[in-house]
Amino acid sequence: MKKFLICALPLLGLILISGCASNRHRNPEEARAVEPPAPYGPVPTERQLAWHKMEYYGFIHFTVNTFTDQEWGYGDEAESLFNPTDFSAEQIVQTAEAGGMKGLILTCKHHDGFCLWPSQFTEHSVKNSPWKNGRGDVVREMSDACRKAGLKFGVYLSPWDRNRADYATPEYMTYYRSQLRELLTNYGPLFEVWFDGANGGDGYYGGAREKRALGRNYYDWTNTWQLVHELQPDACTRGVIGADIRWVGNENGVAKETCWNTMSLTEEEKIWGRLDSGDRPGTLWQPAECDVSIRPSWFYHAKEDARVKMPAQLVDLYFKSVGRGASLLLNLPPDRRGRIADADVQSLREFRRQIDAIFTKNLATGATATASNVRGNDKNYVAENVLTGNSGKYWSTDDDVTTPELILNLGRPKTFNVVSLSEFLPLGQRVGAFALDQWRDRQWVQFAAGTSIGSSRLIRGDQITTSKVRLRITQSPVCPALAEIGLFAEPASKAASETPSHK
Ligand code: FUL
Repeated sequence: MKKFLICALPLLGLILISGCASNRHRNPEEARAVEPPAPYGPVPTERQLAWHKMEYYGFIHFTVNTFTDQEWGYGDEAESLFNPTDFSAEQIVQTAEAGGMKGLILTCKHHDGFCLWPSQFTEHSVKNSPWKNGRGDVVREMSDACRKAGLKFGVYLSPWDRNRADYATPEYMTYYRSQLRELLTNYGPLFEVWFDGANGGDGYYGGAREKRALGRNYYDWTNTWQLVHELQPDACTRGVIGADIRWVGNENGVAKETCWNTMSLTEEEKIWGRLDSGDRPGTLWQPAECDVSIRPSWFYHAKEDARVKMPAQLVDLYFKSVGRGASLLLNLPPDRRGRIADADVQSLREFRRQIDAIFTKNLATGATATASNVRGNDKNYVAENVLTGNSGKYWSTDDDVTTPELILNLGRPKTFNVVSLSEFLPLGQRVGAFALDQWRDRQWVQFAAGTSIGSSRLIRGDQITTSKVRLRITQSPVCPALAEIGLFAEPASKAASETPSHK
């Protein structure tokens, strides 16, 4: 799996370290360290930097809907409906692990209000179901299994609750936050807490069976997120305006080709419209997450058994999410046994195999790198830094050099069809546009161009055979800070020239 080259050091530490290193290589009379570039625009927090490394992880949609064949339960479902015949957190987690996922997010409560853990604040939960005689706890089993397998764990607690009589009153928000507190304190460290925007509308609501509307700012997200950050400082919130992670604006698993890690929406603005592309330079670091299901629906429906996405479709989604600076949140719905069905397991496994086949070998390894400019001619910012893997180093230029170029000399002709680029995120998203050239018939010929890079940019096209590759930064408001360039070869039959910017 492609590795991100991100240094999680706080900026101050970074300045001190790079300053010390550069002093070692300079004459005493010119011992002044070359300062790193000033950050540009909003920069990620430490928990966001850690989240960027996740890249691709899974969603588990499981509740009474699995047994009623619904997507949105009305809220009047009897607890007795929840009765998986052979629930296995291990099988679910092993499927995710074999598929290359680095974490799982579980629907602890969906819109129907049924809780997969024995919450002390409601009777509408697993404790009143026949499963394990009411002594089961899906959240416990899933979080334990994730930790055992080295996967991170996250929770989804639907704010919309069609079961509760007090929904849409202030009392419900007290209930909601009490439940959130249970999840944030009883199940170990979380990497993400997932909130969605679906709310209001009709429901059971304790027997009222009516339509309810919400008052402005009913959910008061600012205070809810504060609770998350107090109790789980390393967990990113996923939600609307101001959350650490933004929805990408669709449920197809696809970010826009130009997709900034930054946003500038305010409470007054509509959230729709720019989520898939973000804003430049933006006022907050709020990268996009692409959520999509391996099947047409989020919950398991036997009628969709033949409609599991093919490995090649999943590879395409990976390029259109992770490859555009977003993350891929891929849903795997357990069936009525409480296991991931075989078709999904096989597809996911093959997807992982195909991704590994692409990214295992970086053809840029062993190349030499030279740049038209190196910041202060200092060792800390040399072009070779883009070839140093996960070192946290980056290539940068003098402040007034914003459209430099960098050449990779591969030594001999090599064939590839995927180029990966990443920026050094602690200094913000800097590059506005770039172009890639190959050396052909004794001249440079452009083969791709693009805009946003940020945490990751994967350019996937036709196969190219060349001994030299040139990256040109064609637009940038400030000097670039580029962490990585990689070249990869996809097995020929799988290559697809779908990237619109590909020339
Ligand atoms: C939406 C929900 O309404 C869907 O049922 C699903 O959970 C999806 C991931 O988020 O907001």
